[in-house]
Amino acid sequence: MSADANNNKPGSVEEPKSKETPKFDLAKENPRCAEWMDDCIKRLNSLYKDTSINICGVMSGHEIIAIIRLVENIFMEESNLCEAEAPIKVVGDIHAQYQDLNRLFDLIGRVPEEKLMFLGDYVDRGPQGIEVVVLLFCLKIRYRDRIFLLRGNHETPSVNKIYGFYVECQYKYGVGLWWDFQACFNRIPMAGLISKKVLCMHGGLSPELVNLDTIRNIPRPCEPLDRGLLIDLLWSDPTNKGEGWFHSIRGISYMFGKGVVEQACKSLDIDLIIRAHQVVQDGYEMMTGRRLITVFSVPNYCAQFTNAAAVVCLNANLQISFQQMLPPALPDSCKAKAAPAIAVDLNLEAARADKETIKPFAKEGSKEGGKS
Ligand SMILES: [Mn+2]
Repeated sequence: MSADANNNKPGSVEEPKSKETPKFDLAKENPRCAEWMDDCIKRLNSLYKDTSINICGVMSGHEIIAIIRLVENIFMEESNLCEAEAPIKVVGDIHAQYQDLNRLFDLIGRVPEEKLMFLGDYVDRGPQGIEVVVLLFCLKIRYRDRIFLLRGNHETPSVNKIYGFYVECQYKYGVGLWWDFQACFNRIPMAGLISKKVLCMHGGLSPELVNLDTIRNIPRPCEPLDRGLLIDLLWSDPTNKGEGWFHSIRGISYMFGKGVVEQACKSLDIDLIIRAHQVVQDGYEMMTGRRLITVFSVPNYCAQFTNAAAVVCLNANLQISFQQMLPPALPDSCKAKAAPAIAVDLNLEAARADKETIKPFAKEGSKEGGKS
């Protein structure tokens, strides 16, 4: 409990509670399982910087199924609005770029020393989706209160059937494993809440999101179909172009403007939204009146873009900073084109202006009304 309740002026941002959640230690609860996970993590780490072998060389399909069964139980024990406390680092799309995920860990630190929240899109597009998702699952089983995994739109069967993961499962282990992954993906939490004040999801807001219990009450397992809250959380995009809701050029879900974000911050009692889902040139981008950050966490997305990767760091007071990983030079044979700053947003100037005035949210909360 925080002892300085008197210091909280009306309208100011509440200090994060220093209440320590009891640490879950798998090595104490189940030493054999901890030992097994340590061994899995070690084997998976051996695939970093060695692309001459893939996961098939270090892990059987049966072992992966056992890992899936364990991790889906942990997901079900968490809320569909998965809660974590700052300090924490928030990680965006990975898209099967296993080598880049490990390079990112070299930069930002590893679990359990760092606490991390991932915003989904682990699979598809890149070559090592199984490696990415199984490593993250093993870390979740081993250190469940140091790593939080949210669901992305690519963790749905209709999407990862088409964009690479199905074929990857098929040639590495057989299609049976693909089905096991889908059952597990249907149990991954749909959104996250950091220190009660920072709402995280893969895509964005939804017209159906009237309060945070709306997310908590989504029953699982769940499969997002074609419209509604589940689809919006995984698919919607912010825009600097307007205030309200707009049709999306993706042909699914919506785009939402600054007014929607401001209204959501008020009605949901949050300070900030962090989401992923779009390639941004610097790996992060502030939008919609500095109340929303897009984060993308692998460089050279699909070897088609020249984007940098980044993660959002929130300290114990919810002050924001970024860690950025620049793209390695592409081989000459790869034709690279620059990513638009926000793939679907034409108002680049507003986006840049936002980024140049990044300030800690925690201190600014009370006087936000006078700005913009
Ligand atoms: Mn996405």
